[in-house]
Amino acid sequence: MAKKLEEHSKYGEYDTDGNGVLTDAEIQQAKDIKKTEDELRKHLAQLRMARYTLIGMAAFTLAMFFIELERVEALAEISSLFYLTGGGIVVGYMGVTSWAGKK
Ligand SMILES: [Ca+2]
Repeated sequence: MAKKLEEHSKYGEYDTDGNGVLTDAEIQQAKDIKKTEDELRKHLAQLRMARYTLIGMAAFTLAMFFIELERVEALAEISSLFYLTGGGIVVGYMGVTSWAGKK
């Protein structure tokens, strides 16, 4: 079903061949583009989260070399939790990414 566009319609950008008529194919194309953009945004947010987690873990590990041993021992329980959680986030991200790639 083709739709005729009004002049300066906000849907004008979806009229890829610029003939003033919005065909089903053009509407589908617009939907596909929006969907791809959404997925890309989600993917980027996840990538950023995994990356910051890795950076945080690296920074935490480095910081261990600069604080007193006594404090490192006091932090041992928290740090193992921290590594487990951080590792979980990164592994989860990788799992979801490879799973999404197979779809
Ligand atoms: Ca058109």
